[in-house]
Amino acid sequence: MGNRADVLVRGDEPGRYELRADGVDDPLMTVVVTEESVDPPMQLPAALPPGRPFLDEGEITGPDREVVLHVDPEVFDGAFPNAYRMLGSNATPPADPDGDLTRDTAYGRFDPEYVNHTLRLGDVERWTVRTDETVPSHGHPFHLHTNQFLVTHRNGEPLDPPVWHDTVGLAGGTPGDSVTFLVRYQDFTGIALAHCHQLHHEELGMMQVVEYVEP
Ligand SMILES: [Cu+2]
Repeated sequence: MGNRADVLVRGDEPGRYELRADGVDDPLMTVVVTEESVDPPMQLPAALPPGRPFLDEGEITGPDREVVLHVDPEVFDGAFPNAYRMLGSNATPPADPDGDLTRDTAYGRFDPEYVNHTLRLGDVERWTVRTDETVPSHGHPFHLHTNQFLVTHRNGEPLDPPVWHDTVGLAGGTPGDSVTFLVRYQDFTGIALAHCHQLHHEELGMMQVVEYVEP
């Protein structure tokens, strides 16, 4: 959820066509083609616009960042007992450093007043986002606002070619799943968010503040 893709589709014979994603039971979209074909048929473009140029690790100018998508079960009373956190290299600090972090509702939880990552315009950085999943069957689509990022590795294995995303899915239930991406911060300063795109995960704390600043 939350990811975007541009897809060109040309209708052919009348019928029902499903757009499906690997590993997802239900179709993402169903297209119904009716009536007669137009004549002459619309042509698909012979060439697509060039994609955004790739980033290279040699362009990195800022620190490596790590985000750990973490769940602590049975922390809260009521219908939503799990605590969803974003840990890693700039986690929201614990309320009590000597306390039980698995029961510390401040630790790693979204705090709108706390800037987790200060990001300078023009920098290129490498982020690794991984799961630390103790509760099975919770996928975590990671989303960074404002700047698209180039996913270069999954679970440490390089992608050929790398792929631009603004949201990238990590399957839950398999601790240690990871994606690595390169990102250049461009154009816009200000406060934005990095978060899991499962709404109830982000609302229960799996979200961080990033601030884009002038260099
Ligand atoms: Cu999540």
